[in-house]
Amino acid sequence: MSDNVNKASVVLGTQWGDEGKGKLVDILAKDIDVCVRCQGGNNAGHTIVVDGVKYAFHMLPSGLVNTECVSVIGSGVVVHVPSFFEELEALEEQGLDCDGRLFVSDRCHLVFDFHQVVDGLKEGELGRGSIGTTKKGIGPAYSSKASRSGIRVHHLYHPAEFERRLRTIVAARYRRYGEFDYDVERELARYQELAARLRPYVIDSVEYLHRALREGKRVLVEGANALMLDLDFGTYPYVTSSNTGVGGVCTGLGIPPSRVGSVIGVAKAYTTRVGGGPFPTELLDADGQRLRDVGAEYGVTTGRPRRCGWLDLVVLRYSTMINGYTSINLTKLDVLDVFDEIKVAVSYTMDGREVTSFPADLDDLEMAAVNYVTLPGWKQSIGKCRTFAELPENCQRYVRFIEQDIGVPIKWIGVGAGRDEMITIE
Ligand code: 2SA
Ligand code: GDP
Ligand code: MG
Repeated sequence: MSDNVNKASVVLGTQWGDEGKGKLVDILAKDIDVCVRCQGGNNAGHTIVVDGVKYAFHMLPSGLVNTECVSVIGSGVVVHVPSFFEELEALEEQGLDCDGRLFVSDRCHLVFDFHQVVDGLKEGELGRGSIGTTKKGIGPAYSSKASRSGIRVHHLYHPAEFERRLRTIVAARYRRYGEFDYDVERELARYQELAARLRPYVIDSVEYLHRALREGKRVLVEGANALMLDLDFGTYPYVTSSNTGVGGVCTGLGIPPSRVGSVIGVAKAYTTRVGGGPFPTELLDADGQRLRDVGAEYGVTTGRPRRCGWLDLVVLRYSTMINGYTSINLTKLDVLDVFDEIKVAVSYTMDGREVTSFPADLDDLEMAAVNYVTLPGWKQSIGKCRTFAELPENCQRYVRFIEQDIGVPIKWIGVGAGRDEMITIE
């Protein structure tokens, strides 16, 4: 491999998602040629605010706001084709011309409406222990993929094989869940049309990305969800069904680790999580509500209120270990403006022992006591600050405390939702 070949840069969520990845991707996209998604589907919700106009991305890469940027949906993404067009139409209605600069890998697995029905049925079976999925069919689609009964984009162009596979998989789901309401004949007819509509977008993304890197194009990978929702390293089973960490970049795009360059971790200055599952620093009191109100913590895809709590450095260290962040974007620091004191979790105590890594077993985690340090707040608005030096002293101290603990430089600090509300530290 020639040394002239470029490496892809990567943006990943460090916590339980909604750290503000979309905003950073949009900012970086001005110096990027190709923006690519590698995992997840339209469960993601990435918000971008430009000159007061809000764009909500779910499955399409956030690079699209920058009209010079080409966007690719990589092979590790699961694609619900009707939602693909809905999202595209919504963006075009907002004035974004995506013509000729959006592509989908022919190896992507498809999400069908029956996957979404099954998502709801599985959640119903779990009852109180439900995962709290987005019900977009993501888990069931990745299950079909892993059990080798899935249907991929290229199958759309082999109608007999497509029909055979769809009938087989739906029959299998009927056997498992009983005959739910799903019209296979209508679906087959609908997908004939959708296949034709999708055709101009379909590419061999492996070849496309490798050629782009060889030609010196700048490629940015946009992670969706976040490390603590990773199928292997997250709070299993309260996770999503893809590898949201750096491993998912290689498996979801078909590029080797040697082609991965900088890995930027996006970390919210506090913590949020949406859906079920453990959350050691969760605040169920007025402070939690305050974080939710000031931070506008509601799901971009489902509108669900997000659970809120203090920053957890045990989580951030664990996440840093797995993903090897080369720099950090600390986001939503402005949300902490209103607090007299700010707590940060530094370790957990389990069975009388202090542990500094994240436990695998959720019952063990449930027993853990969280150890905090308390730092003084700054009690003034930082929204207008554009350099690190302009931040109040206590605010600088908070940033340095995090940076020293995780040992990774903080290169960007978010002080508001707008594209311009970011401090860049050279
Ligand atoms: P799924 O639907 O199978 O991926 O759900 C499994 C778990 O993953 C969580 N998950 C998310 N967590 C945070 N943000 C997500 N995207 C949307 C947003 C969520 C929304 O940006 O706001 O609108 O509610 C996202 N997607 C999946 C999910 O909550 C489950 O815990
Ligand atoms: P993502 O899934 O990681 O892209 O994040 P989301 O878009 O789901 O959630 C982040 C929310 O915070 C969005 O509404 C953003 O517009 C907003 N946001 C991003 N960065 C900042 C910031 O630095 N300050 C404030 N106040 N809001 C931010
Ligand atoms: Mg989100």
